[in-house]
Amino acid sequence: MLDFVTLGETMVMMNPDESGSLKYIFNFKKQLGGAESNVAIGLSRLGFKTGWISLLGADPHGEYIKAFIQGEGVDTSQVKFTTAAPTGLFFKERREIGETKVYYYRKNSAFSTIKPEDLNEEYIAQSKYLHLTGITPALSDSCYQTVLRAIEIAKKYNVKISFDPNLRLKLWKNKNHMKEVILNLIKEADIVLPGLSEGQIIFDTNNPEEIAKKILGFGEKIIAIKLGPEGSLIADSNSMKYVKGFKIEREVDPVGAGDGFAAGFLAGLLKGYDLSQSALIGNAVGAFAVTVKGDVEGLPTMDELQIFMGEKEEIFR
Ligand code: KDG
Repeated sequence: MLDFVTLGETMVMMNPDESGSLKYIFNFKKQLGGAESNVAIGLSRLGFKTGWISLLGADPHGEYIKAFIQGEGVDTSQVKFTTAAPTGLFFKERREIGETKVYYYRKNSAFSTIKPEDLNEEYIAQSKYLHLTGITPALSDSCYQTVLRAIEIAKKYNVKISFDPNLRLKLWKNKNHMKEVILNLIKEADIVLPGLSEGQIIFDTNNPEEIAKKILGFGEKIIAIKLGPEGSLIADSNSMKYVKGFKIEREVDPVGAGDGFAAGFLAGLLKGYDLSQSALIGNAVGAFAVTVKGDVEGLPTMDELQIFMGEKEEIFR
C-alpha cells in the first residue's frame, strides 16, 4: 500500500555555481529536477510511502536519477529505461536582476515517449493519492494520454487526485491549448494546487479568492493557492481561509517551493489534519525548499519540520 504515487519526467539539472548569463558561466553542479519526483521525495522525507512512475534514457543520467530518487526512499519499481531516446536535461540561469530562467533540452526525451500501456493499473490502484502536474501533458500527446489513463485508473479505484498546474510556458506551443488542457485536468482533480500567477494566467484574475471560486465552480474540490512567502489561500465548498507563510531571511533558490508546499499539504491531509493545519505544513515545507540551491536538497525530515514549527525542541548534542 502506498500513500502517494506520481508520474512525471525528471531531468538532470545543471545548476550554475554563480549568477549571470550562461554565456559566461563555466562551472555547474549536477543535480536533478522534476516537479513530480520533488513532491515524492518531500513526502518520503516526511515518512510517507511514495512511488514515482517514469521512463528514463538508458544512459548514465537515467541511472543517476533513478539511483538518487530510490536513495531518498521513493519506490522506483515502475521506472523503466529506453535505449530509443535520451534522458532530459536542463540548465538553470540565476540572475541578480530578474527571475531564475531555465533552458530545457528535453524535446523527444525518453519520458516524452511514455504511453498509457506503460502504466500498471494495480500499482496506481493501491495508493491513497495520485499526484499529477500540468508539465506532463505539455511534453507530448502520448504523455497527455498517459495522464488521462492514470486519471481513469485513479477514479476506478477511488484514489484521490491532486493536481498542480505547474505552468511551463516554454513547453506549450499554443496558450489556448494549454488553458484547455489545464482546465480539463483541474475538473478531474480532487485537490488543486495552483500558484497565484498560474491562477492569473488560467482565470484572468490575480485575486486568489476569485480564482478559488472559479475552480469551485467545477465541483467539489480542495483548493490551495500558493502565495509565496505570504502563505496560501485554502478553500473548499464550505470555507475559504488565508494561512500564514514563513519568511526566510536568505532565500537562495525559489524553484521547488511549490513542490515543497504540495508535499507538506498532502502530508497534512494524509495525517488527517484539517485544511488550515495542512496548509501551514505546506507553507513550512515550501520555506525549507528555498533555503538551498536545488529543488530537493532543502526539504525537511519530520523532525526538522516539527522543530521549525515549534512543536519539538532541538537537541544539538
Ligand atoms: O518545480 C520544479 C521543476 O519545475 C523543475 O525542477 C524541473 O520539472 C521541472 C520542469 O519541468 O520544469
